[in-house]
Amino acid sequence: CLREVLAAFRACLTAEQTVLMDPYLRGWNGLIRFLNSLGTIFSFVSKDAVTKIQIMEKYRSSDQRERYETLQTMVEYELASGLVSLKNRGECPESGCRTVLRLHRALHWLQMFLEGLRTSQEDSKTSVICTDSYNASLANYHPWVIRKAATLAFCALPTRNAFLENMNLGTPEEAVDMLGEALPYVCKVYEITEELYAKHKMLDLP
Ligand code: 1PX
Repeated sequence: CLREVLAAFRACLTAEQTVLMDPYLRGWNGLIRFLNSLGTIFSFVSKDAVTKIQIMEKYRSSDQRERYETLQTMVEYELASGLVSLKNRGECPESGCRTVLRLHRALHWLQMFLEGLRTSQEDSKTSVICTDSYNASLANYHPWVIRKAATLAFCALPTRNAFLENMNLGTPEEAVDMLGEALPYVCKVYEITEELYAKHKMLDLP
């Protein structure tokens, strides 16, 4: 049920405007469950996302777990300890900072997609909303072959109303209301993260 996913992104936000890692990963795990329910055609997407979530979960269960409590503590710790490479991916292929950056970019897609879905007409095509939001966000970071595979897979998405019903938030109208309530939290998580990465000039980590 997508309600828990949206609640998880809400739970990420602290009074100090930091982003808690555990609910962030919980939110992502829920999204991946939902993605898997759409069919194996999206396996190549969920596989990559799961790999990234697992990298972060590994940090959260390591001796350094406290360093990874929030995105802010992670950035501070990894930068101070030379665990982030600003130039060469090979040097720190699994840094928390680069890994979260990939999820963060995908969150931008999610935000636009859900907003598109929420504000669309009843007869709109989910595949079009999805393609438009993808082209305006994540696609800019993907090579041609991934863009091609993604756009092909989007064609398999169910109609707008069937998609909204799949979300298990009630009728399509109820799902739209729920999205209207919950999306500001997803946006806030995105904004705080974007600012944090911009401040440290890490928006292009290889
Ligand atoms: C209510 C709606 C919920 C829908 C849930 C959908 C969750 C989608 C999760 C997408 C996560 C994508 C993570 C992608 C991270 C990424 O950009 N990775 C690339 C770079 O990684 P690297 O380590 O090499 O720097 C990597 O090359 C990506 C490979 C996989 C393909 C990614 C295609 C993304 C398409 C996004 C939308 C998909 C689902 C639409 C279903 C509604």
